Amino acid sequence: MLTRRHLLALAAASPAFPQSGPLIVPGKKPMIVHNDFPEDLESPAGYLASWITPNDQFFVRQHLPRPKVDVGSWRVEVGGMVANKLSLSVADLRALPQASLPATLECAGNGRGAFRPRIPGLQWTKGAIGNAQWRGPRLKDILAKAGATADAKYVDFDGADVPAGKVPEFIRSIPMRKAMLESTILALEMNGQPLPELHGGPLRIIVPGWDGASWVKWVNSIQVQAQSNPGFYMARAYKYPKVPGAPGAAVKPEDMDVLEGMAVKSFFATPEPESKAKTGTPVTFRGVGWGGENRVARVEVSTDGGASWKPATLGREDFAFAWRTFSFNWTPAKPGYHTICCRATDSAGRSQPIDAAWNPSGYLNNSIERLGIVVEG
Ligand SMILES: Nc1nc2c(c(=O)[nH]1)N[C@H]1C(S)=C(S)[C@@H](COP(=O)(O)O)O[C@H]1N2
Ligand SMILES: [Mo]
Repeated sequence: MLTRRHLLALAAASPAFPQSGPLIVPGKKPMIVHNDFPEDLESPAGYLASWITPNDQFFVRQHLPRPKVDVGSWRVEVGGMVANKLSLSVADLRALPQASLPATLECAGNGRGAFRPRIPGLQWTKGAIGNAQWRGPRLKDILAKAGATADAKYVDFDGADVPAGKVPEFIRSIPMRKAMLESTILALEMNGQPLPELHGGPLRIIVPGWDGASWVKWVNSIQVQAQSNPGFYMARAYKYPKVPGAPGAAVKPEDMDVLEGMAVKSFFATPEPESKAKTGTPVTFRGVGWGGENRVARVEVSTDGGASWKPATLGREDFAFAWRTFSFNWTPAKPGYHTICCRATDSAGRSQPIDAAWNPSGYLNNSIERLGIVVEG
């Protein structure tokens, strides 16, 4: 049981909470709570300065109430266009060759809260993103065991979370070209721990570089199909305009594509916006850059509101599909209000826009970040 005193003590020990007050969810450090049931929890930016995001600081997003999970009796059914249907337990999955890779998970709507005009949906600020080490069998090994047929084009994933009434099931498809990659795995572990229930334990799909909605949690059904799933979450949600229109303008579903790879972006984890600094005293900015399916080539920082840019120092961990940490030291010369910006460029040459294109669901906000620092004399 958490007492009020306990909550206050935790709140006092934790960073600032821009939205609702701190609410302690078991297994988590204090998070920015957008919803407590089902849990939609954002990481305060200060948690995101390190290369690996610890499990107890990792953001959580779910559309439906979390299912009750029993690892001992868990089964994932593999069916559809296959030669042999399979029903695999966690022990069966552990007996397959295991792959391990770091990958960044980001909700497509991360940063939605900054779009104007406002867009309905969770008003995420920066922290619907995290980087973890994932481990489990490769999807392609499971598909090979099941013998997917030649004209199969998509793989559907369904989780054990079930909607009430007319709410649609959360089913997502990925095309065979992504399903067959070495890097597409079914995770049983996150950062060396059994996959936590909040993150889809015992089993979720890892779709490196693609938006979080593809990373279905509590996977209990894998269906090989000729077409992408016709349900709400593939036909309507997670779509981005082929040609972005004016801010606020509606876009017809046929003029949109399903989101796949994420945008290139970077942000500051520390210090907090509106922090104070002193002339002549160095300040270190720390943050991360990431390029979805591409590597991060460079991150630059501007201490003059974007007029001039200097390279930041990149962290040594450099992996496909994982973000890259950066740091930048600055010794302010003049007092006043300074606007600090960061900008990432990825291995495909993509860079960040001053303002990301507004779109009806508020996805892929990778606008260049502007952080205000108050320098005193
Ligand atoms: N079964 C299931 N899987 C799901 C979801 C869900 O609602 N149900 N939400 C998706 C979305 S939109 C995101 S951003 C990620 C979030 O993963 P996390 O909670 O581990 O951070 O899970 C995805 N997988
Ligand atoms: Mo998401």
